[in-house]
Amino acid sequence: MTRMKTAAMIAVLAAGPAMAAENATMSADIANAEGEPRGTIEATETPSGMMHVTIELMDVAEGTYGAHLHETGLCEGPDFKSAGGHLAKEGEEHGVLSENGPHVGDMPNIHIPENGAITVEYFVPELDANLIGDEDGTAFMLHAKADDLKSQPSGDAGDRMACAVLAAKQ
Ligand SMILES: [Cu+2]
Repeated sequence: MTRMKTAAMIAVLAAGPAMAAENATMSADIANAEGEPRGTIEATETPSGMMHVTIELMDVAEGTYGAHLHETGLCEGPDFKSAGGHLAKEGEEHGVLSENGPHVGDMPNIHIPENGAITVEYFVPELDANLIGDEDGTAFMLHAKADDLKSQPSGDAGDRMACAVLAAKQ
C-alpha cells in the first residue's frame, strides 16, 4: 500500500513540470513590423484566479489603441495576420459592450500620451498560464486604432501595429 502511494506520488511529481506552476508568469518583448522594440508585456497568475497583466509601451505615437491577446503565438510581419483572431472561449463574442462578450483576450484600450510611453496594469478574468501557453501559443497585439468594444469580431481596431509572442518567463 505504501509502495503504491509512493509510486502515485512520483507520477504526480513527474507530471508537475509539464503543468504551469502556481503564480506562473508569461512574458514577451513587443516589436513592430520592422522588428523595432515597442515595449514588454508580463502576465502573472494570482491566487484570485485573475491574471495580472502589466504592459509597458514606448516609442508609440500619441493616441488610443486597441490591445488584445490573439489566439496564435506567431508574429509574422508586416500584417501579423499569423496571430489569428482573439483568444476566446467557446461562444464568446467580442467586447464588453456585447451581451456575450468579452473574449478572454479583450483588454481595455491603451491611451498613449505625447511622450510615447506608458505602463498599464490589468486584471484579466478567465485567463491563466495554461491558456496562454496552449499548443499554438498566444500573442499580444497592439492595433492602429481604438477598439470600439462591440464590433465583431475584433472591435474595428484596424491594422496590427505591434506584436509579442508570450512564453513562460525563465
Ligand atoms: Cu487584436
